[in-house]
Amino acid sequence: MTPGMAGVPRAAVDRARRLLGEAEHVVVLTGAGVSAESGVPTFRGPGGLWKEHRAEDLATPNAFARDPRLVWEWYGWRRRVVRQCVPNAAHVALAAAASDRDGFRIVTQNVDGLHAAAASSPEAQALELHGSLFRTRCTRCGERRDDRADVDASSVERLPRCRSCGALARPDVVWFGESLDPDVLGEAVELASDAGVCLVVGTSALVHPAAGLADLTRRAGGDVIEINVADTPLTGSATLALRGPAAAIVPEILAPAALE
Ligand code: BJW
Ligand code: ZN
Repeated sequence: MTPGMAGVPRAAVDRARRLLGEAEHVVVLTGAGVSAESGVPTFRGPGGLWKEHRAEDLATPNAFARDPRLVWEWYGWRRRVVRQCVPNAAHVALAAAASDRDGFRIVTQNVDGLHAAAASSPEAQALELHGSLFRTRCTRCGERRDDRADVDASSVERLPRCRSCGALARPDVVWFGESLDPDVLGEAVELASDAGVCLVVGTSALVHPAAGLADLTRRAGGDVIEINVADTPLTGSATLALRGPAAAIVPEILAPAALE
């Protein structure tokens, strides 16, 4: 088999290109792996721990109720890390495809804002299923606010507060046991159900309902193409699984034919 540029067999790259080219609607589902090469730590696997804590321990309403300082300290650290990161070649190629092609949409589980940073048009904006690291929400009145600032987590009194009512603010993200925004989830379900191809990039596909979106495409007769450095629960049922780093493979399968 002839390897392509990203080390993936040429035939698999060609097949992915053909499937993507033929589909009228494409939905892309991304996870932490798409940002790994930008320097954003993933949740699971090597480097996925923060001070011995797993995401499942900290990304919950109970953890915040028990120890808001600890949870804000984690989010403050993540803000500092992500603020130093820039979109990689995968974000850029996905944003270009979403700008250039009707019916090409990005749905992300990521809260890092890197799809938005790569987007040059409104069409290229990703649907953010799990919220944003750079927004807060009031625990009392629900007011949302953009916030990229450093977090002072030295005491509970110094944690971010609501500008309107003064109550404790929380990161505007979706924690385990919390429902996703019904409008956002509804749009994602519609996109996945209508897509001829669901391109799944850099997610462990363990967290629901996001992980179930690819099945919606498959059950409606569409194809699932997975790009990941490792196998996931979706691999077995995918039409095509391309093994390797997103920043190498995504640009290769999305490059305009004229450049070949
Ligand atoms: C590369 C790479 C490179 C590395 N190139 N690849 C159905 C079945 C079972 C359970 C449930 C179910 N439905 C609901 C649940 C409960 C729960 C759930 O899913 N639990 C499972 C863990 C078992 N879900 C929920 O609670 C959801 N809410 C909900 O369903 O509400 C209704 C309800 C309530 C109560 C009960 C039942 C229903 C909400 C889930 C919210 C998840 N939130 C988080 C935190 C967000 C805020 C924050 O960022 O802090 O979202 S958890 C964390 O996981 C984050 C991520 O978006 C999410 C997914 O992680 P992701 O992106 O896949 O990252 P990793 O690290 O896991 O994987 C990285 C991948 O990249 C790996 O595969 C690598 O190999 C790969 N990779 N480098 C390509 N260079
Ligand atoms: Zn408030």
